[in-house]
Amino acid sequence: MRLLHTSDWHIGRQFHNLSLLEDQRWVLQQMLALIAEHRPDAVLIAGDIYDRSVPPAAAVQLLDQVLSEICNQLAIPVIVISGNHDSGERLSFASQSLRQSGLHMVGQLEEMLNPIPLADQNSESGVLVYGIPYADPARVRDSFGADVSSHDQAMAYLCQQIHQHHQESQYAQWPVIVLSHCFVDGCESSESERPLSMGGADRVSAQHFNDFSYSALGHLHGRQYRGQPSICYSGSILKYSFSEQHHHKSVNLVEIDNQGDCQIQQLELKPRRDMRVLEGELQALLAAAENDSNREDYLLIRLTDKHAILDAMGKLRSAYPNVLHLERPGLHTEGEVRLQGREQLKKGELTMFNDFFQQVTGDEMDSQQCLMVSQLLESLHRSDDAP
Ligand SMILES: [Mn+2]
Repeated sequence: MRLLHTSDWHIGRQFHNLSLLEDQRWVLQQMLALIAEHRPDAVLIAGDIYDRSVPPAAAVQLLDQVLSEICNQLAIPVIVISGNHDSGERLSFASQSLRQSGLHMVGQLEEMLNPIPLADQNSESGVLVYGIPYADPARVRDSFGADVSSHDQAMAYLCQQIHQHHQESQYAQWPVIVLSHCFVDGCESSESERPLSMGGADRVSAQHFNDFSYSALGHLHGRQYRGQPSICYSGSILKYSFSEQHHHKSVNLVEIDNQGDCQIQQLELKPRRDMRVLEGELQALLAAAENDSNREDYLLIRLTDKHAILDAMGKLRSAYPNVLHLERPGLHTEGEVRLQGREQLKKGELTMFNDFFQQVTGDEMDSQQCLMVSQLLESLHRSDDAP
C-alpha cells in the first residue's frame, strides 16, 4: 500500500499583500506530476487546505481543478481533513455524494468514525484510514459528551475512540492510518502558523499516535516527526514566512506493508520563487544582484547602512523586483545612541538631514545651511516642550 501525505496548502494566502495563488498553482502542478509518476493508492491532505474559512473564488477554483485531476483523471482517492484555517462545515459540503467519486472530505467530527478502507488488489488486505478533523476541546465535548478540557485530553479521547472502533470493525486485522491537524508537543513551529490556543495549551502528546501505523499530521509548516518516524508532519507546500527560509518543502511517499511497517520517502517540491533573507549594505546588495540568477525571489532585506538612504525600497526593487520587506538594523543602533540625550538627539537629526541632503543634491551642506537646519531643529524641540 502506497500513500502520499501532504498538508497546509493554504490556498488563497496573501503574503505582504501579495497573492501567492500562482506560486501555489505552480507547486501543485509538480505535486500532480509526482502523483502521476508514483501512483499512490490514496492522497492524504492533513488540513489547512484553504487559508481562510471563507476562501476567495480563485482559491476554490484552483482546489477544484487539483482535486478533480487526482480523483477523475488519475482515478486516485483523496482523503482530506479540515484544519484550523478551514471551515469544516463548508469543506464537507456534498461529502456524501463525493465519496462515490473517491473524494473523502472529513470536516465534521461526527464523520471521524466513518473510516475509509483502502484495499489491496486482492481485497483481502489493506489499510483503514481515519480522518480526525481539527476540533478544539469544547467541540469534542459537544460531539461525544466526553469529559475533556484540554487539547491533549481531547486527542487522547479521540484516538481511543478510533482504536475501539477499529477493533470492533470487520477490518480489525488491517493497519490503521490517521490524519490529524494538531500541535504535537516538542515539535518546532514557525511564524506562519496560527496558534490553536494561547500559552502552549494547544500541545498534544505524540504518545496518542504510538499505536497507529502512520499518522499523517498537519498544522506545523516544517517537515518533522516526533517519537517515531511514522508520527510525521509533511510540512506546508510553500514557505509562508521568512522564518522558513532554510526549510525544504516536500510531500511524503509512504509504503506500508501488511504488518503496518512504513518506509517514508520525501519528494521535494521546488517553488516558483524562493523566500530568502538578504543582509548587507545597499551598494553591495545592488552589485550582488547582477550575478544573482534568482533575483525574482521573495526577499526580506536587512540593510546594514548606518546613514539615511533616499527611497531605499525603490532602489532595491530595481534590482530585486520582489523585495517584500525592508529592515534597517543599521539605523536602529543609531537610534539607541540618540536616546542618550537631547544634544545627542539633535546631532543625530542633523546628521540624518545631512545624509538626506547629500542623497538629493550630491553635496554636503555648507555652514550657512547647517546653521539654518540646527536653528529649525532647535525651535521644533522648544515647541515640543511647550505645554
Ligand atoms: Mn497551517
